Amino acid sequence: MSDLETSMVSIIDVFHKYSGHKCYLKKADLKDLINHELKHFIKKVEDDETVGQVFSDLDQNRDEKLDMKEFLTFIAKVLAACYKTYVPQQHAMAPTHL
Ligand SMILES: [Ca+2]
Repeated sequence: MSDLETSMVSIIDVFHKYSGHKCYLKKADLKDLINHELKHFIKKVEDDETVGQVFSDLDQNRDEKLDMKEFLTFIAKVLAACYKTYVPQQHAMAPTHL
């Protein structure tokens, strides 16, 4: 697979790693995912209020679950934020706040 295809499969794998068989993320799942999978991009999320705000912004249908489509919105936002500061020759990035 190409680098892009491999990256896409990784995103799907990470989603299922934290969603499990239920195929959606709860707030606690999102917090774990951020703190374990994005620790070089986003500063560790300690408080539930911050996660709750991010979750609420992403949960478009207000069912208290993030499905894959809603999760991809999160990935797109993080990627867009990282793109602004990422320089290919510099792999070290300072984590940002949510
Ligand atoms: Ca939802």
